[in-house]
Amino acid sequence: MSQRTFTIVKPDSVEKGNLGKILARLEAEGFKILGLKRLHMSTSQAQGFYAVHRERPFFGDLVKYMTSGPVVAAALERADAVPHLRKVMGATDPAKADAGTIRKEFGESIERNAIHGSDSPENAAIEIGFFFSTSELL
Ligand code: 3AN
Repeated sequence: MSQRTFTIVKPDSVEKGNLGKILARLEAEGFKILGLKRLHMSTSQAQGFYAVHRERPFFGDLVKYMTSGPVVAAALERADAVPHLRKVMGATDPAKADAGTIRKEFGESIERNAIHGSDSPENAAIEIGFFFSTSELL
């Protein structure tokens, strides 16, 4: 069944010129891009987006990193979009990610790991709503 998920192409990827390659890979995986937005997140936006991690020791660094430069947010759709994106994205730590995954190819470290992907359909809906209004999803 068709499902939506959400990704952020993170600052390290945008800075290194990997945005096009990552979007091409997602399209090749059958994801339809319903919404696409380039933005520089504010500190309060990043804190809100990662609120589930606010008690984690890496929270401050994560917010600093996510606000360090422009990112590209995208709402995606395909069959089993959430698990499929997690698979294509790879493990949080690029060093542990499977060969051929986006994080293995483009990630630098457990923090600068190239791309975000929603971990459930419920969170995907919340995360899409964080960046897009309904009229921007086409
Ligand atoms: P994932 O992005 O694989 O779902 P989460 O949700 O546990 O992983 O972590 C969210 C983000 O927080 C990661 N993408 C990464 O940038 C950062 N992060 C996670 N674990 C660590 C860690 N141990 N040290 C530094 N940053 C981390």
